Amino acid sequence: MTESGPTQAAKLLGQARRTVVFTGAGMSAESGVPTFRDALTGLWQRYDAQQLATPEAFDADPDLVWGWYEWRRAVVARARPHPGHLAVAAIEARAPHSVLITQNVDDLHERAGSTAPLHLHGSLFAPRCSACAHPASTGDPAEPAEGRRLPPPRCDRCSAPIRPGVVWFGEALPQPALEAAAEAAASCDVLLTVGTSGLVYPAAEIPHVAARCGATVIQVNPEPTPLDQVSDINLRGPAARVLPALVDAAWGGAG
Ligand code: BV8
Ligand code: ZN
Repeated sequence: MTESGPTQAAKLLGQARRTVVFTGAGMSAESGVPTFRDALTGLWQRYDAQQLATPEAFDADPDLVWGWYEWRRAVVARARPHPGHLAVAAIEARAPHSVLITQNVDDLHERAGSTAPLHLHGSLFAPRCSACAHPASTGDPAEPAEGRRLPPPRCDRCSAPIRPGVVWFGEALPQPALEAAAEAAASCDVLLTVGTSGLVYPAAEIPHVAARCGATVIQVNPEPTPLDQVSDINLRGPAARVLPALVDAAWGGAG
């Protein structure tokens, strides 16, 4: 009798020698952080995220874009990691040689106990000067729910505008993180991809690298995605429910 997807996935995860967990916006959806698929609200409802998340948009209207990132930082600051984030940290603690790779710019993995997630697309918590890249510090965000235009602070070294420490469309990913991620994907025997539509490159290449190198790819997503074709097991459900169950089954309730 063939084993069910969840049972097989738990067995493979429990036996894996090298595990990669790869996450996208869906990982944080149940913490109230909008995904990139979700339509923008308030001041930004007539824009799409891919338009705003560009150097061109920041040059054209820095107050609009800075306001958007400070609003997102406020949403994340109010959010809490959910049992799925805790399960990912448990996988890191139990699975030998495990690596966490995320496309997310929030800090929910870290707040759930993950030690060193590879942030391929940067972070909302690493602002820097848009001219000299000098790191900047910003206080606690206090943004109105509907958002507002907000002039970016100035660099205290060259007084150019401060920008968010994220990777915008058309910008290169941080090379060290990208190389470490590609290496981990090429040498893992199980890759768990959670809450990503697998449409943004080069990050979306990671599960394909793992599959090409013989790893078992397990996808957690309530919806079908282009990653279905490289996934050996598809667990159709929300991260906050599926991941704790997987960890419990893999390591016998000690998740
Ligand atoms: C670059 C930071 C060149 C900013 C982000 C090859 C082919 C085609 C296009 C390209 C290509 N190579 C490059 C491109 C262009 C572009 C690209 O990929 N465009 C796409 C859209 C076609 N890539 C780039 O521009 C990259 N840079 O190529 O530079 C270069 C090279 C050298 C030197 C100079 C330049 C940079 C891309 C990074 C952009 N920055 N984020 C910010 O956040 O504001 S991308 C951003 O969007 C996120 O980080 C994430 O990566 C992406 C959103 O995707 P997902 O995370 O997958 O989320 P999404 O909302 O799409 O889907 C959510 C999923 O979760 C769904 O499937 C849903 O079903 C599921 N879900 C929902 N709820 C749950 C759930 N799952 C589980 N549980 C739930 N509860
Ligand atoms: Zn500067």
